[in-house]
Amino acid sequence: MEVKLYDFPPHGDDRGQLIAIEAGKDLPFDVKRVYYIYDTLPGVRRGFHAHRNLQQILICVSGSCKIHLDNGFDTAEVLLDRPDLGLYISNDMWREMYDFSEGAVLLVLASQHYDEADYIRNYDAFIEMVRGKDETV
Ligand code: T46
Repeated sequence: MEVKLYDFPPHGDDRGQLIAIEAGKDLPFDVKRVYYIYDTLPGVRRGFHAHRNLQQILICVSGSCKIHLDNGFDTAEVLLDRPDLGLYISNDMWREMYDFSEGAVLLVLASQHYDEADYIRNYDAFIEMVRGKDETV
């Protein structure tokens, strides 16, 4: 599976680092929502869903975590361990987040407001939906 990663250039100087991300310039969508996941307990795995329309960029701004991606045909595991690295997740992509390091903060830039109806939480329904869209399967 092709994984889309973004390298955001740090504006570093002798005081430290700063990363700026501008809507309409650095991202493939306009950001309507920002949330972050922190204080994740050891061994916890989260996510277990896909989205009908939502696109997101995940950045582990502190510490590290791993992301399991599944498009219904292929899977990928992505390590997010730098605050200048963004992972794009399209809609119709099953995701799970795991292996959070102590103190990890996962920042998410989202293309839509929160909407529970946008979630696909049943894996079999997800597979049926994505495979049904591909007429070659
Ligand atoms: C995703 C992955 C990467 C809200 O009230 N507003 C929000 O914007 C969000 C994202 C969540 N919530 C509430 C809903 C639940 O009661 O916060 C609680 C935890 O959310 P959830 O169980 O959906 O969290 P994760 O970590 O399983 O998934 C989240 C996002 O929901 C999801 O869109 O792609 O992070």
